[in-house]
Amino acid sequence: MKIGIVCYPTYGGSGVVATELGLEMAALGHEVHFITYSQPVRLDLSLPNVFFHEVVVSDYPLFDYSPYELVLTSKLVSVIKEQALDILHVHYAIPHASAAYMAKQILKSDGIELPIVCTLHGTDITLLGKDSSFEPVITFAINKSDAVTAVSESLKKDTFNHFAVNRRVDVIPNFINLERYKNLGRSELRLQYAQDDIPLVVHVSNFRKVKRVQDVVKVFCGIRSKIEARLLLVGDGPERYNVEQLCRQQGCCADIHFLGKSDRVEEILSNSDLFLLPSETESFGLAALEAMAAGVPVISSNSGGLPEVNEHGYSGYLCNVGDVAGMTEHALEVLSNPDTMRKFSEQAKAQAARFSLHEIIPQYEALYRSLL
Ligand code: GMT
Repeated sequence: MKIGIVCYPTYGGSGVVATELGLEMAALGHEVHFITYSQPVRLDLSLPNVFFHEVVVSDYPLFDYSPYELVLTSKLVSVIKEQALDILHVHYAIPHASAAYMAKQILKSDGIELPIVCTLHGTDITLLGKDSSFEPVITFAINKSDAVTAVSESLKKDTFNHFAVNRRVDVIPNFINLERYKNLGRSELRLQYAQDDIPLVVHVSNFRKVKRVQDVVKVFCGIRSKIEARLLLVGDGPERYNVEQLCRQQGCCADIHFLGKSDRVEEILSNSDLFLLPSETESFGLAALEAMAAGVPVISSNSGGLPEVNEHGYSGYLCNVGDVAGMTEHALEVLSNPDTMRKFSEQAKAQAARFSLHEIIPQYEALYRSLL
């Protein structure tokens, strides 16, 4: 098959999933064309069957706002024609699914039929979906796609709750390439932050409000008031300054390290003992799955799709959003006893294996084939 993939090329989970999916399809022998405004962070263009088409938006003095969606639509039409693509898979409803719909109509007038798959990732539904100015476009784009997938049962439910969706939505969960974690273990990175057996707690996110990174700091300070520990905060985003302020207020600064955006997330996780993800909501929580794949148990909130990923009392623990005391208590339970920590680490790995790409990629491949 010749597959087009449209995604946000940034560090966000939807871009990561889209990129990994494309790379796996390419490894299976399909020709994969990524169409987006810059090269996705995990996209290795030296691999066979992988192509990248950049969407370049010029700055016209006439426009206060650049018309990205229109430029994307034109690019889609030209790439689909030139490369004779069989299928287009867009990740994120706004503006990718609506641009894809417009491209499909343009191609139809040239006698070209192209099926469109739209994968919903969460923030397009749970956050943007609450903004009434987007609602008619999101509803339309979902209803007009040839197939729609959601990354969790919870997101599927939210989609039907927020929008007048009159079509089938399939759940295909996010996945993980366990090979990438196979030979990783403790490295010198751990000694840099936590000598001896001091437990290392970690959080990875884009530091948006929805991630509740302040709760991460509060839980960590609670842990720190009972045992020696260090916290690694990986990522960057709008809440970073407020989080730094909170660290100072709580007097925990010396034990908290801000690592910013990193290309070494797998190595950092493989050196950590506990992952915190207290989000207001997560459609899935790819960051938690990556932690589990590295054998790191997860203390998370129980909102959105997180209970489908993190199993309470097995791969970690789940608490209500904002239950800092509960999260601290569970964190201490895991960190205070080496046997418990080892048991949870093994169970976290076993839980991650349920989302191995070998289980999930065939579901996307079968979906594509059903549309051709
Ligand atoms: O979480 C974010 O802020 C990024 C966002 C995205 O669109 O990349 O992540 C969403 O999609 C990920 C991949 O499917 C999911 O793992 C995240 O849970 C989801 N984020 C939210 O629902 C807040």
